Amino acid sequence: MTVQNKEISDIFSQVADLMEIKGENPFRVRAYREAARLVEGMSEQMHKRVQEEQDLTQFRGIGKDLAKKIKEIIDNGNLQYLEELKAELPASLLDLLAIPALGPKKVSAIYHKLGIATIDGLKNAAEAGKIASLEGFGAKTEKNILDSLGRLKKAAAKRILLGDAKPVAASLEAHIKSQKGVKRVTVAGSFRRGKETVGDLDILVTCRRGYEKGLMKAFVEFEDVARIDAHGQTKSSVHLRSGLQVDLRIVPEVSYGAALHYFTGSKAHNVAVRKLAVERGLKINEYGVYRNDDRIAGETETAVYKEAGLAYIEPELRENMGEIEAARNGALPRLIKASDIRGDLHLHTTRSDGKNSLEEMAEAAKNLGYEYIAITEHSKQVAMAGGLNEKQVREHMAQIDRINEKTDGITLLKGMEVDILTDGTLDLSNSVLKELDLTVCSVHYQQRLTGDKQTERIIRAMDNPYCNILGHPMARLLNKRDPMDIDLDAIIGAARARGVIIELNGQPERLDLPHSYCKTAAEHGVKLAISTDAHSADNLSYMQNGVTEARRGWLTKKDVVNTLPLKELLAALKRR
Ligand code: DGT
Ligand code: CA
Ligand code: CA
Ligand code: ZN
Repeated sequence: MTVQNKEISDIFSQVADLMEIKGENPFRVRAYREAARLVEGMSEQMHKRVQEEQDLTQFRGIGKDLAKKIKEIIDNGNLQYLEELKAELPASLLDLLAIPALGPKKVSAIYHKLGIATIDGLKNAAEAGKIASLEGFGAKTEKNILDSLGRLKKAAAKRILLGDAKPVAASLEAHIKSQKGVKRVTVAGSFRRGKETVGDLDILVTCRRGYEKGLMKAFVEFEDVARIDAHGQTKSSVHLRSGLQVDLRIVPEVSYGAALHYFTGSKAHNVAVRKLAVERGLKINEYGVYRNDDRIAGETETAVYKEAGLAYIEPELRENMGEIEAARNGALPRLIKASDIRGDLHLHTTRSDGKNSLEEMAEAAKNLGYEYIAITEHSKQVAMAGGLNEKQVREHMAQIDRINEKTDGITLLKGMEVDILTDGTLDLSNSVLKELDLTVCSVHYQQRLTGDKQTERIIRAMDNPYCNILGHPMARLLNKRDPMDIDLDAIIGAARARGVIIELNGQPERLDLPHSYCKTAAEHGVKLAISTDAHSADNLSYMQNGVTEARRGWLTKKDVVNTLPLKELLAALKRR
């Protein structure tokens, strides 16, 4: 059930492609291509035959050697030889192969003659006209490559922000839950892993026997459905009006945990877990964990992990980025939770470009149970957003004092979001900065400097002793704007040396610092502040997005300063 013929065939094709790029014997390359074609064209599902322990050489065209490889792929989910090839060549060559205008021969020429192995490298070379002059290419191929790259970028932008998918998922979930006979409903896939963008939604449901048909009917008749792609007994697929694709699967109660594990992914995580199970003589698929033909687990995810010798792994960690080893060694982090957060350190009011007043923001934060919030209006450089000059900052500080006096249950900290100017100085003079409780320092202009200049600019800003928090460090906007070209390792090192805190901005299109760098920062002892950058009281809810990204970055409560009580927070804001 698990490894389809198509996947086996894809693996053989990849082997052939990589061998060809490497310059292997053409006869061996051709043998793999033949195998790919053969398996793809077979009417029999190979995994079923393997499960029945049939001899695969009974099928036309399959010899001993090929039968062994097919079995290896079905048992392990991958082929050792492919992994070896991938280790020998830059993995990014596979991205180049995915470009319709390029076959393995052309990729090989680009790689060996120009030393190019990445999409970015290819794009630069094509734009500089270097591809056309390669033997066997020409201007037409170069144009095709550029066109393909443009289309790829658009296709990639089709992924939907998690923040946009959430309300859609919630209403769909409610609709399904309200149907007769339904027991459990979970949105699995990248959505459950909390990925910043999702390709589609994968919903799993259990229900009482006999209610399957009605449930499927109710699903495809959901009011937001724009198109029904499949309507089956146990699986249906639809496109919603928002463009989001949704798969719904009804699974047996006894398989619920195994299915949840399988369809939560990531694929790389699943493959690694399955491999561990194989080493223990077990088999994992979406129906359960099997020893020979006996299902020994499957109802809960915890049991599935246990059989593979692992502690339960939180969905946000399931990217095969070290979580398996950690689970095996009892070294999984105790991830931060939304309830650990005591305040928000980056928000705007009507005084700059926010929609709600100081009082309204304070009230909303109090309702969230916060102990403190930092008011961080824009500085004068951002004139468009009503940025404040020194005099206006002082007036605003006095205003915050007045509100603090008459408000109970929450403290408003006096902050500013200070622009980092092009030369790395800050937009407000130190004489006013030193009167504030904290600053968030951010780049809003000149985001396209070269890597060296941009990195230097930011480190220079951190040199200022009144720089407390580095705001949205990469300035990325998902699906809209690429991150700045900066050396984040250098910036993390500089932040550590200076005692600067780095922001994890929770706006759904920012999520900046991204999770993988959060992990690096924490490993280097740099503290993070999870903030919403709220421009309205409603936006305070972005904290949840920030916490999810933090969990994907393995952060614990102690890595994040706004989990501290006010007094300790103020101490943590003091620069060393
Ligand atoms: P997405 O939708 O692109 O944001 O990412 P995912 O992770 O939700 O991927 P999707 O929707 O294609 O599949 C959902 C999960 O199902 C995936 O995370 C792992 C599992 N899965 C899908 N295809 C395969 C496969 O070929 N092999 C294995 N082992 N797992 C798979
Ligand atoms: Ca998905
Ligand atoms: Ca899917
Ligand atoms: Zn801001």
